[in-house]
Amino acid sequence: MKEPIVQRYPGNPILTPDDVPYPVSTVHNAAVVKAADRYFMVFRSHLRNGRSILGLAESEDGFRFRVRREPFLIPADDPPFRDYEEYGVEDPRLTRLGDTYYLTYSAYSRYGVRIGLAATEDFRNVRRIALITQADCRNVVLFPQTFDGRYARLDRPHSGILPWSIWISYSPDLIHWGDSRVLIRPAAYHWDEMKVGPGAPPFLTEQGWLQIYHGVFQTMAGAVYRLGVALHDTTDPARVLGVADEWILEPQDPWERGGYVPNVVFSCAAVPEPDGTVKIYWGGADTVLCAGTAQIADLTRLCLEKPRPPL
Ligand code: M1P
Repeated sequence: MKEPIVQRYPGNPILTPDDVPYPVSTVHNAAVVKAADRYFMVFRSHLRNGRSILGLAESEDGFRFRVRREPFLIPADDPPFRDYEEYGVEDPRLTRLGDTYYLTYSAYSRYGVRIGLAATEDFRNVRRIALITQADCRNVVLFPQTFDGRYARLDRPHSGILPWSIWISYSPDLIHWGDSRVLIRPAAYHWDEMKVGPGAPPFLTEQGWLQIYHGVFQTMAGAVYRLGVALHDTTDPARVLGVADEWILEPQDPWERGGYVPNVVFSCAAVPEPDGTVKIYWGGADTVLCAGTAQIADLTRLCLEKPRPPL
């Protein structure tokens, strides 16, 4: 049988609710960055009231993580964040810019879902900066550099007209965003035909920025979340060089097929390594956290040699 493009870590799931020292019912969608000598992870957990908070874990090898005793980010007490995080904080992503790690997360409230921006230098202290979208927008991933002096991000606004798609926006200061345009739409009768969303923050390869995204297909038995890849031009990330026609990962293991939300693999993190591989992290069935590795060259090849039609 052909080798899968993403090799699952044999010790999956790498984190379960039992690994968390405070009461949670899930540990899933996680941001991960590699600092000097360790990997830092910020992960989402559902509390037993159904609302989410973010926890922190550390690892020396990127697979075996220890969870810190206290949560990392819980809904804010002070305005303006308090009003927009009332229902919880979800789906973190981390991007390093200079010496600062920027955290984007979904902020849920009676007013819809917005994206919060926070920052940390040491993964001990975290400060909120701003709410950087209006409602309703999710899945904001920051590029780890500026383009002609502007920050760039991929995001996923919700529209009643356009199937939920991946957009790009720019900012002079990480707070005020605009010049938005749509880049990748779900393809009809395709594995991502219901909706797509940016997954892991893009990382630079020899061929361009590689982005791992999620796509959803609606079946008679419910939605199936899979992962795909897209490649963006190195100097102009709004130029999509290719979106792979095939998915790279689908729910297969029992903890991906069954759980809080069945048939889900959902990624918020990819860590490129010096040996040409990338560690990919994903939530399994919105319940546990899994990891795997892929050859970066295989992923870029898939985008360039087996693309689906643009947009
Ligand atoms: O349950 C699967 C995922 O559903 C939502 O993702 P999206 O709106 O981007 O498709 C989120 O609730 C996500 O956290 C969850 O994993």
